[in-house]
Amino acid sequence: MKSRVAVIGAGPSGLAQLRAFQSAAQKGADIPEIVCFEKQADWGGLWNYTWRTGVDEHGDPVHGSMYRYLWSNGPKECLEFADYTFEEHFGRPIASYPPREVLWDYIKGRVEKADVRKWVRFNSPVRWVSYSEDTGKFTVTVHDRSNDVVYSEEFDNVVVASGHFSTPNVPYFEGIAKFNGRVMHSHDFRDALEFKGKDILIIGRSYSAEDIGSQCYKYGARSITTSYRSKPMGFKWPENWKEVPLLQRVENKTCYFKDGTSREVDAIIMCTGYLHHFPFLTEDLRLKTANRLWPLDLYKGVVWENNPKLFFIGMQDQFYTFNMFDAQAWFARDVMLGRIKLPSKEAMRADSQKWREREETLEDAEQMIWFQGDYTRELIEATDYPSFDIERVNKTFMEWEHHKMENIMGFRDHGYASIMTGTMAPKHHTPWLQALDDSLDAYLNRPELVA
Ligand code: FAD
Ligand code: NA7
Repeated sequence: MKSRVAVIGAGPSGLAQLRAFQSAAQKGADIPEIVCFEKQADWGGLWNYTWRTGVDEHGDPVHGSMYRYLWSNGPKECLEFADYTFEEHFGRPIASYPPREVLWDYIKGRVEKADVRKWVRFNSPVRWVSYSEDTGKFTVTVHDRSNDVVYSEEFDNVVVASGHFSTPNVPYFEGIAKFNGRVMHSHDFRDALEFKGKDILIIGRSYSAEDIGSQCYKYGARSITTSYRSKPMGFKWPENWKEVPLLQRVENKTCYFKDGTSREVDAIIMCTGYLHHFPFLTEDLRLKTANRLWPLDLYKGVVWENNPKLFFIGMQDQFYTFNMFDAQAWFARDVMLGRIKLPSKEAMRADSQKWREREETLEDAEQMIWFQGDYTRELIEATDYPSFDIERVNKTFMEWEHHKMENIMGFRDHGYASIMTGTMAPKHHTPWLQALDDSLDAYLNRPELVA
């Protein structure tokens, strides 16, 4: 009987897994039966925008954390698929920082071409996965929301690609229960226009804080205050943007900070990150980690060391994204196909420990980028995923960092050369700060199609 693989999630990571198997089949390999379970009604993961917050149409927690007017926060050249370029998808070169809808279109283009939608069961949240030592198989229990039926099936392998930027990490601050305004987490942020003319406080100093603050600035917030726990972001912020140490307590609408200053605000947006959350995995299968570059227990960042029939894709904190997920998915595929032989559990642990020790020495974003680049290269070299120049990707990331330091509100106006095709990205027709319409048609400059 054909072996069976369950893939949980049809976001960029799960789709990388589908494409990896399809690409092997295309080259003549005998591949297992693949079933991908996707909780949402369409594919693309976070890139599939939802207006909903709280619970979805079925009463399950909303997966989406992306918001309107989101533009890529890094150069598209750093995430380009090596087997499906932007030029192939759009038929011409496009600028370097596309809005969400454009990247969603690109992600979908590759898997539509690969014709793998037939492998996906939509509206199908996985409820439980367990492993039996007796049968050597996993039992996957799924809720078919379209027909409201819960059922279970057996699989030889499971790939967890359910993402880790969906379950909010929400700290408590003294007095916040009585704050006379809106308190929310970045997971529920949708439209910056809600904060036009308002004074907002953002807690956190990472990507969400930087980008949600920038969105609010762009769409007319009166002032932005960002409150950090460890250190300030340190960009050259506009006049109405202040960075302050951590919030200590809230009284009515007044927020008091660690340096003794205070500020009255209309809304508090917690950009305090996310939790790795796998409510569908038994204790022996459950990855437990903070958001970091090297979670432990995953050989090559992918194989569950306690049971190497289980795989996790995309569980690391991310500089590299789509092409790293590809590298991981190709690696996982080759383990499942028996092309890559795994060493002993002790050897896998020792290898992971080596990466973890290096991860712990990393001091800044540049070193982290080289770390993740080295990791991605190691995976790519182990499979037939098309090779690409990791050093050039790293250098493009360095330019991106430099452009952010130079002008945080203007870094998206820069262009970079594709690592895959060598083509230089054209300048976008409108500077990011003035580009209020983030639709695909506006971006591709097809005004006749803009509503
Ligand atoms: P996800 O995209 O989260 O997809 C996981 C999928 O699994 C979802 O479709 C979900 O519905 C499904 N799922 C979850 N649980 C279950 C279940 N129990 N059963 C069935 N299906 C399930 N990256 C970039 O490269 N550039 C950016 O500009 C960028 N911006 C970002 C902005 C925000 C606000 C966030 C939160 C992330 C951003 N990222 C960005 C990083 C993002 O993590 C990756 O781009 C990418 O979406 C990760 O893909 P994934 O498939 O691992 O996870
Ligand atoms: P990150 O990158 O995980 O960052 C989380 C931030 O939240 C980080 O700055 C933390 O501070 C801060 N944090 C966490 N807990 C607290 C508490 N208790 N108090 C104050 N601050 C806290 O999450 P993001 O949402 O920014 O980014 C996730 C993804 O979304 C990313 O891939 C982007 O592409 C988009 P610290 O830095 O540790 O001081």
